[in-house]
Amino acid sequence: MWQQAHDTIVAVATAFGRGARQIIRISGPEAWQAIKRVVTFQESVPKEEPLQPLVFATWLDWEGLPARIPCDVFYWPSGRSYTAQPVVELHTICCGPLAQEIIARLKLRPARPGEFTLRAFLSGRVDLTQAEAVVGVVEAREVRELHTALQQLAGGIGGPLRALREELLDLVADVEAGLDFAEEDLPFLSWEELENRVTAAGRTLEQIKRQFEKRRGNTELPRVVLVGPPNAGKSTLFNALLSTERAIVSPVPGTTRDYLTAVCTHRGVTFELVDTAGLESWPGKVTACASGSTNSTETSTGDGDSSIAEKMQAATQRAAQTADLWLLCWEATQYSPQTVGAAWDIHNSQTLLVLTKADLLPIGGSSSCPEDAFLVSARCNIGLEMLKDAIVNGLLAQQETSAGVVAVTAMRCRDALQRASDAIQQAQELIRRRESEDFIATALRVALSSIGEITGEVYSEEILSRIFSRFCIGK
Ligand SMILES: Nc1nc2c(ncn2[C@@H]2O[C@H](COP(=O)(O)OP(=O)(O)OP(=O)(O)O)[C@@H](O)[C@H]2O)c(=O)[nH]1
Ligand SMILES: [Mg+2]
Repeated sequence: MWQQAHDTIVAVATAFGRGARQIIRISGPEAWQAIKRVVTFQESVPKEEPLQPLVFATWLDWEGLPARIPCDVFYWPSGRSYTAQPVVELHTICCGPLAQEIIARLKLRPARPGEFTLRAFLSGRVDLTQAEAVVGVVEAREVRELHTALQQLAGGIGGPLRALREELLDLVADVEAGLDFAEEDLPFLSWEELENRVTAAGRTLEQIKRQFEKRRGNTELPRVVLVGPPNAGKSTLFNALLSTERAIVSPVPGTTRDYLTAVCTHRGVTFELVDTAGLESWPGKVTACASGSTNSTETSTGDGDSSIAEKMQAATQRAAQTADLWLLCWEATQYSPQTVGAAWDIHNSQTLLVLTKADLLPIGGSSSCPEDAFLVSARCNIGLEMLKDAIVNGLLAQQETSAGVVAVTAMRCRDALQRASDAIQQAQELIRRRESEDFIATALRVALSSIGEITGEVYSEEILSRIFSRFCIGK
């Protein structure tokens, strides 16, 4: 789909419904020829395609149209247009059937959602963060969101990142040239020079990260909530994911009574992790287990067990309702699809099934675990990195569908910036240890591709589909 940028597309660029005017937008090599199929010009028109932006007063005109309808035609040549192709806009009275008739007579391919901005991106007019900002502006629900989107549209971090990318490209070229001519013993780059340039690149990247965070404004952190039956190992996992001993852990079921929150950052994505009281089943159709008599992690209520159970259920429910992602924890040795499935809804994109205490599984016991479950042992530090990666990926996917587009861009950028920063640090470490230039070049290439994901030099069809499918038609 993304390669087809050379045909001519058309779409109504204004919202459907009643209004004073509507705009029909055309982009592509046939734009100028096509518009002549539906209008007559009220004044003389240059024979050749104009070389500068122009506005023409015209009438809609075709055989069988009972009256001439006045309209304005705006023309931008490829060098001056949004899509970097000839663009024509027809501004006329707002009328749905009229728009349909014009589009039918233009005989052009209807544009897909976001296709005009996609063309702007593919031609280098805007980077991916700016493309997303276009959606941010359209979707802004309040002034603050509009300001953030406009800042992003105005350039954001794209410019400085592109400059840094150029510098890293030069560096990789120099390091690799040194490799190619290694046998000839030509010192293309001294270790000191290499070290200085990579350190400078790292400093620039840290500056860009700071600038990015400053511009971001206060957005609420996404929430990841640990749920599951009592004693499943939620609090132990909570502590392990945070690398601290925040929550009380005990073999007695019902240890956690209220919910606990802590902020966690992985791959540059910050989220709130929430530990909850154990529940036998999904909040809503549940009874909480309050059979334990151990200390609460929060203040003790002093009520009877049934009242505590109700409060625990309510607390877990409150925490769960605001979750962007649930980690449903279940002891791996107790797992069976029937028991889990009967009590919990696990088949949704918001839930990751986490099978805990993997160290207690007999050898070969993991074969009965479902493929999409995460097998972890907080005690033996097994599977935690993979789970954290999945949390970040899950949050990114969730945010794509639920949050404002600027928040999504922020998460995507932060993730990519962190990966670039890690790669540069790794390159610095390799240089310090005077490791092979091969490894150094590889680390720098990782940084380059992470930066390229933000600026749009490196993109996959998947990223483009995700971004541009959020657009409305005509943008
Ligand atoms: N062997 C093993 N034991 C674990 C692991 N994780 C937790 N446990 C033990 O399981 C018991 C329960 O752990 P918790 O983390 O308190 O479980 P919980 O799900 O928070 O329990 P509640 O708060 O009662 O709902 C404790 O005795 C932990 O030491 C693990 O990875 N391996
Ligand atoms: Mg607990």
